[in-house]
Amino acid sequence: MDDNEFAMLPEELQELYEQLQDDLYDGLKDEVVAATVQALDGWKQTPAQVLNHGLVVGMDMVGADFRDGILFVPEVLMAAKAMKAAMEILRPLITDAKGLERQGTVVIGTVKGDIHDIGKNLVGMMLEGAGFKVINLGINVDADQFLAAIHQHDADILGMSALLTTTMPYMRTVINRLQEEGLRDRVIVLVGGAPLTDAFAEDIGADRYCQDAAVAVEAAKALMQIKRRKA
Ligand code: B1M
Repeated sequence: MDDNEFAMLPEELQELYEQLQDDLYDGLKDEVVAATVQALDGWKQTPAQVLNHGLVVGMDMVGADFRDGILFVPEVLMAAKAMKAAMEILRPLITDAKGLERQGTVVIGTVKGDIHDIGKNLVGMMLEGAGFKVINLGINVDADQFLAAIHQHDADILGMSALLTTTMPYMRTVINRLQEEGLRDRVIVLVGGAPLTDAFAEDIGADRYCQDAAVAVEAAKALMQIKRRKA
């Protein structure tokens, strides 16, 4: 979150966001949804502001206390459900790409062994909002499923997400399969997820590591322009 931007908000709105963060931490779905609606309708906040000042901050607090053994899986699951419910409110606002030229087709999924999907879904929504057709394969996706979807939809971009250090190496397996099937040159590969780095992306032969959804959209657009120029 941009601290300066937050400090400039009216005090009442800051309080609303702080309450939203606490309610997300406590997994209070109805309260999180109500605060999301209030921020959007009452305070005319954008989806990005609600995410950056409220939902993502709350989820970061959950992540830190999960790491430190203060919260456990059931509590994190409750928080994740509350976050997903709020994202459903944001979805139509983020994905509305009316009037935008179609940018290309993206196949996206969380890799085999990994069930984290909040960030990947957010990336999918933002890409849709930017004019991409998005085929979201869900969680625990293996190389066969990725390859089948790329063939079926003639995808321009493959997006892979991994949140665990134990599942991120599977991205290399999928990229190797792309290579074996002669598709690597025509499919752009974007990877993301909290434990990844630029160096890891380069090492496995991906085109770009995307640290967040906004970077994913920028990278997808920029690399599509290069792809079109080459075609
Ligand atoms: Co899990 N978990 N979890 N978890 N969980 C982490 C990832 C962890 C870092 C928590 C911690 O210890 N601090 C830790 C991983 C440690 C490690 O590997 N080094 C961890 C663990 C250990 C586990 C389990 C193993 C716990 C257990 O069972 N003992 C287990 C694993 C299950 C499995 O996958 N096989 C597990 C389970 C769960 C829940 C089911 C309870 C739940 C997931 C619910 C769901 O997703 N439906 C959960 C959650 C919620 C988290 C944390 C707290 C939050 C993740 C999240 O949603 N962040 C997480 C802690 C953390 O990340 N700090 C944690 C919010 C989201 C908006 O951000 O996902 O980073 P993020 O996505 C960003 C960017 O990364 C990027 O853009 C997104 C939007 O800006 N991005 C992409 C992501 N994917 C992209 C793809 C792209 C581009 C960009 O493609 C183009």
